[in-house]
Amino acid sequence: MGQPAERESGERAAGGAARFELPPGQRLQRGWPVTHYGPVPKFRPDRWEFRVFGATADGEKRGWNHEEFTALPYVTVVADLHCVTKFSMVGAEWGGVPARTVLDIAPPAPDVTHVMVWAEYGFSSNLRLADFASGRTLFATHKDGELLTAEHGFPLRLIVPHLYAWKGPKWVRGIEYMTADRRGFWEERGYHNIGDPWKEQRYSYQEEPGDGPEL
Ligand SMILES: Nc1nc2c(c(=O)[nH]1)N[C@H]1C(S)=C(S)[C@@H](COP(=O)(O)O)O[C@H]1N2
Ligand SMILES: [Mo]
Repeated sequence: MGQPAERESGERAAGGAARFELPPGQRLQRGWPVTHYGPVPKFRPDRWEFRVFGATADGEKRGWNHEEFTALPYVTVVADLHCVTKFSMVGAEWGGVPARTVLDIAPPAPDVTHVMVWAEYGFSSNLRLADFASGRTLFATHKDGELLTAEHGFPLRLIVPHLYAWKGPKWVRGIEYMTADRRGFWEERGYHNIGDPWKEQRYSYQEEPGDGPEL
């Protein structure tokens, strides 16, 4: 059985006891490694914009500059980060703007089923609308009360606590509402279209019919 989307972090799931639970095949990492493909982009506040496009409810594109986006209501979510290469980082307190806030202020058309999250240099990851709309999915600006560092995604990264960490792009620049599924960067390159770590959905060859578009 899958875990519900609103599942708490491993620590909380253990019932508040001083232990935590990791998804199958994962091991605990001390510290916080940096993992990504390509260079770390430079943040240019004057050019930065968060865009919502694709199948919006009113057919219009929306955009917020950095000041506007970071003025949206700030919440915190305690969540673990599970890299498909098998390390996990547990118990981080992420701070930022809930994905649900973006859905509220720039709603998708009724026939939207998936969201493509776009980042600098064309990096992308696709999510089912329900995964994006989880109450714990967050556009994070902070970790443990401090601004993200450049290599960890400053000024904005997505955190999807219930999926593998590649589903959370660093250096996010916007989202595209989609009426059919399409693979993102890693999903086109051998990684699972859904990426639930509790089901150990690591690679695309594990996909079952209905898990994703043809490769
Ligand atoms: N833009 C971008 N975001 C990315 C990636 C990437 O290659 N590019 N890699 C992902 C992967 S595989 C992981 S494990 C996490 C790692 O985040 P960290 O470097 O902050 O630990 O970032 C994710 N976000
Ligand atoms: Mo990863």
